[in-house]
Amino acid sequence: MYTLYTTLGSGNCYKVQLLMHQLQVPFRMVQIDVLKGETRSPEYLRINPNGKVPFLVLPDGRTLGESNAMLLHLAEGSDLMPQDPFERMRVFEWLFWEQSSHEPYISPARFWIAIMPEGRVEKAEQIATWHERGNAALQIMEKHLSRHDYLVGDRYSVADIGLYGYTCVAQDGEFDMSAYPAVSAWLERVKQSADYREMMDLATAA
Ligand SMILES: N[C@@H](CCC(=O)N[C@@H](CS)C(=O)NCC(=O)O)C(=O)O
Repeated sequence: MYTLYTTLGSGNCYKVQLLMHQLQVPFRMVQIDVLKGETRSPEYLRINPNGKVPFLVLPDGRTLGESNAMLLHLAEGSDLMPQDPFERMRVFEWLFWEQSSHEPYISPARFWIAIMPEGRVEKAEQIATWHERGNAALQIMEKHLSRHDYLVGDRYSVADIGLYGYTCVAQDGEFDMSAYPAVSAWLERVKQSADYREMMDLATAA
């Protein structure tokens, strides 16, 4: 069975949980409390020297870091990974873009506004930058999703799960989602996918 090291409220962890749930892959979860610094404990660093969650241990004992690498590994061979070679590259493109141009802005804005608001004043300047860059990312999604129902191949795929992880909580970081009607409609579409579960439903479920 797979083991997923995870923390509550993380979009990066949620993506992996949602995909495993939708693919009906059995897994157990080990909770690591990021707010208590447990990702930096000697015990955890022995498991994952990179000191981050999510972290996946495969049934054969091999390990995998990076949420989107986990998504690609788990989706391989399923209906959520396109077979067409160029569509597969489109999936990679969205997932690489998520980690370079989307998550690095939407995730910390949400963290310092909704999860650690006591740091908000100190982070005000950075939050303004994250809002600017996060909104630029949401505009790119809006442009694409105003012409397509899903990110790749006009059907639900692992690319949608990768982008859903933090887009679904962007409003908690004070991104005004009413400015993004096509993204908002896509969020609703993802919620209609088979075996969909909310972030907090999956956070402690397995
Ligand atoms: N690029 C990584 C990012 C992982 C990441 O930043 N995880 C956060 C939680 S969402 C974390 O472990 N933070 C605790 C720390 O850095 O010590 C991925 O996609 O898995």
